[in-house]
Amino acid sequence: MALISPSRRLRRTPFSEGVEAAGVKAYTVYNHMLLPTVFRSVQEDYHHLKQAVQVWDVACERQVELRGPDASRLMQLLTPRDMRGMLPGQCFYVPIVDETGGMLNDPVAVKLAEDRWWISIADSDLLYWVKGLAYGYRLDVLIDEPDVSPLAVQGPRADDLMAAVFGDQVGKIRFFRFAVMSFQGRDMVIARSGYSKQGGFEIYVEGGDIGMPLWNALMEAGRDMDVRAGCPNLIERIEGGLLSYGNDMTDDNTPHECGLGKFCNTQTAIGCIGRDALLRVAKEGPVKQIRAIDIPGAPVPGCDRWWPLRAGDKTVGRVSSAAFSPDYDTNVAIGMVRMTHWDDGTELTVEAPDGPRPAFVREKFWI
Ligand code: THG
Repeated sequence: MALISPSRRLRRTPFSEGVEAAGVKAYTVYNHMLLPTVFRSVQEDYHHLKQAVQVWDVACERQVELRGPDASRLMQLLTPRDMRGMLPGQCFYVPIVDETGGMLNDPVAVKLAEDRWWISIADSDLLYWVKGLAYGYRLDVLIDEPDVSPLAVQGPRADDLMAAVFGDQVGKIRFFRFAVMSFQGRDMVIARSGYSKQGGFEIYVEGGDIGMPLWNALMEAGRDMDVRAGCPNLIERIEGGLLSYGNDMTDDNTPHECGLGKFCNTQTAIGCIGRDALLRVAKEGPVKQIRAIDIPGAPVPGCDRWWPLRAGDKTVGRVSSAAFSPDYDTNVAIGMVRMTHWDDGTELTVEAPDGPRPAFVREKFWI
């Protein structure tokens, strides 16, 4: 592919300088912002992520901030997950749906206070939907995109690296909880979360000016831990079944089709937009659903369009993400498969760009 032209519409991040010094080889665009995708190679980055610790520029996980007396009411309008039990200090993975029950985003909601939230969004312009709802419902809430840029620290040695910079207290943070910790006199929200199954943290860096000082401190502190610049890894995230909005699902899919029914409490999420539509699909059950797909054999090419899944001459689904996994010695993939063909072990044919090949539906992802 040709190169992407830089411009002010394609936003750099507070960490771009460090990413470039570390030798980034490829970027994608996410929320109109640069997101690194490769440092050495996708496979080398993958092995290193599973063995050591990486620092990821995920500033493109932009925040939609809700602030004011109606912030909680707005949050519950946005998602079919029941938000009533959520306390400040917690993070929830929340499907966001439209009035038809279609997925608009799958962010992490961060509850900072009873009247203040960050919604850490996937790749769609959620800000406009949120602003439109607040305006239409005449809610008493301020909504904007603050200067907050997540920096992720992921991998088996993430606890060691974070303790070296923030102190041992950071190790006490539980999964999907956050604490506020200080770096060079600046408060930072630090959550145990991240877009990998290797464990780690996400630092919500407030103010772009402190981005490079923090990046450099992590790199220095991690010198004897084999720390490297990294990024969300295609192979690892498929093995872990972490979904990518826009690739694996769109606004044509309900959360139930995405396997996100466990994050929906449609009965009790009173007031949520799309509730009636979701109550119907929750009762009947989805007719197609996300599945792990195993494609044995030689490495497949990059998946930049949906690959049809066929049973005989019938199309019964699609593959939306695929990569060769060195650890499992097969191509791991994510697909959406019709109910008639979604049982564990079902053999299908995937129409990859280099020709048809056997594909097997799996009950579970690899990690
Ligand atoms: N962290 C933050 N913001 C994000 C992402 C993130 N915004 C964009 C994107 N990632 C949103 N999508 C996801 C997808 C999966 C998860 C988080 C965000 C995730 N899932 C875990 C899982 O499926 O195992 C845990 C879910 C749970 O148990 O609650 O972490 O990564 N800040």
